[in-house]
Parts: sequence; structure tokens; C-alpha cells
Amino acid sequence: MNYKAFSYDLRKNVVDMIVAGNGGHIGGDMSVMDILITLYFRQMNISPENQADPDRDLLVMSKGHCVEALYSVLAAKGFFPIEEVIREFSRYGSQYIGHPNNKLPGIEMNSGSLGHGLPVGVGMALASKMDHRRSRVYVVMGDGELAEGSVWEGAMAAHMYRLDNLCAVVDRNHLQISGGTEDVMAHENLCGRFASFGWHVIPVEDGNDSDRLLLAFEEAKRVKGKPAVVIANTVKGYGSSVMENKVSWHHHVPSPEEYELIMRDFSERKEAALHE
Ligand SMILES: Cc1ncc(C[n+]2csc(CCOP(=O)(O)OP(=O)(O)O)c2C)c(N)n1
Ligand SMILES: [Mg+2]
Repeated sequence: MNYKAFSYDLRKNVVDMIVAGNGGHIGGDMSVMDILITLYFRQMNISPENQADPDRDLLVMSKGHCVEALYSVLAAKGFFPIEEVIREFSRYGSQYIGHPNNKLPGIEMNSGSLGHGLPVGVGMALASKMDHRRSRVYVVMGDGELAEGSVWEGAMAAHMYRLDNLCAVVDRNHLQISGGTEDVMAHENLCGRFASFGWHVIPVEDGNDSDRLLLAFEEAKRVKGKPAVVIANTVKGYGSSVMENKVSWHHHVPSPEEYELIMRDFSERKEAALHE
């Protein structure tokens, strides 16, 4: 499987969803896409067949505003049809709303209010240990989200309870809603900060490279007696120069001209990935 090429197909679905629903957090969808693909397709024990198994792995999409990327990946896994998502996304009365909702198959937690995912993930991981389950818990957070104090309360608790079945993932794209993370709430020495909370820290230089991410998740699995965090250095808007590293694309609906350019970039980069 060529995961890089595959990611562009899933990115196209995200753009179609956002255009059809007339809204969406497109920049963060693009940065997190390779993280979600790697977890759902190469790492986690989860599928539509075992979604009720108490030993399944659990993912909390704490950066819930990027639900479009999650829908795209869950649809590709077979949880629901992508045509249905694109048709119904953000429509009145639809289940495919603009943030994760656990009435949908494959979605473990309602999210969108930033800073809640890690504390809830800590509870899931603790419960999994108490019940002697094999489940691993993954919590995907944004880097702007780390400004929430509840993240660090969760980080303390995860270390105290020695939750080696918990893996946090930071989509480190250096942007949040209103500017650069370092201008809004700086994260200097982010690795050292997690390490000082007792976590095993795994930085990934190219967090849009699925093979590199897979190595990081494998390393996280081998850690014993403490939680692990993968800090994935990503690019917000990854996949098209129209969007990349532009804060104005945090939430944006492409115009028809932008749509054409983005889809062309995706197609070209997919071709290049296939010939790499
Ligand atoms: C508690 C809370 N405060 C504010 C918001 C509004 N909000 C939505 S996205 C966002 C920025 C998040 O930035 P980051 O975590 O870096 O996400 P990404 O760059 O991956 O999109 C904010 C402030 C929110 N969803 N929840
Ligand atoms: Mg960010």
C-alpha cells in the first residue's frame, strides 16, 4: 500500500465535504491526515467488525474541529459510506456534524471543546488496565490545544497511574486559530516539558510521513511503566501550496478557483508519490 498516494484520495474527500457543507477546518485536517491514516490503517486494532470488542483500541479525536479528516479515514475503513458523508456533512438533522459525535460508528468520544480529550483518554486507559483489557488508547491533540490547563492535569495523572497503554499524539503544525502557536502561547522545549511530566517523548521530524509515524507508534508500544507522546511535526494545509502554512486556512471554504488548484496539486503529488 502506498500510504502517501492514498492520503491524497482521502484529502480530496475532505475538500469535497467542506465545499458541500460550506464550512470546515481544512488546514488542520490536512496536517493530521497522515497521523490518522497511520493509526487506523497500520497500527490500531479497530475495524467495523470489532467495534464493540472491549479489547479494541480506542482513539479520541481531541482536536475535534478536524472531524472531516476523521470522517474521511473512518469511511475508508468501512464505518460508513463516504458518499453519504459528503452529501450530508453539516446539513440540518445530519449525524455528520462539524465535530465528532459518538452516535456515529467508530467515534468513541464527543469532542470539539479543546483540552478534554487527554483527561478522558486517561480515564479510558485506566479503565482498560483495571479491567485487564488489551486496549491501547490514542489521543490526538492540536498544538494550540496544549494551551489548555486540563491537558497538563491529564498528563500528570497519566504518569501517576503509569499508563503505558496511553499514547498522546500532538499535531505540531505551529499554527492555531489566530496565528502562530509561538506568538499566541509559546511551547518552547515542548519535548522537555512532556519529559518533565514523566512521559516518554518521541519527536517525529516529518509528521506527514506515514513510515516515520509508524516507527514512532511502534516505539510507543514498547514503552513500559509510563505514557508516551508522539510529537509529529506537520504542515498545516499539507498537500497544496494554496493552503500550506497559512493561518487563514484554519477554517476556510475553497472558492471554485482554489478548489481547482488544490485538486490539481493533490493529483500531481499523488502521481509523484506513486513514482517515488
Ligand atoms: C475550549 C475551546 N476553546 C476554543 C476553541 C475554538 N478553537 C477551535 S480550533 C482552535 C485552534 C486550535 O489550534 P490547534 O490545536 O493548533 O489545532 P490545529 O492547528 O491542528 O487546527 C480554537 C481556539 C475550542 N474549540 N475549544
Ligand atoms: Mg495547530
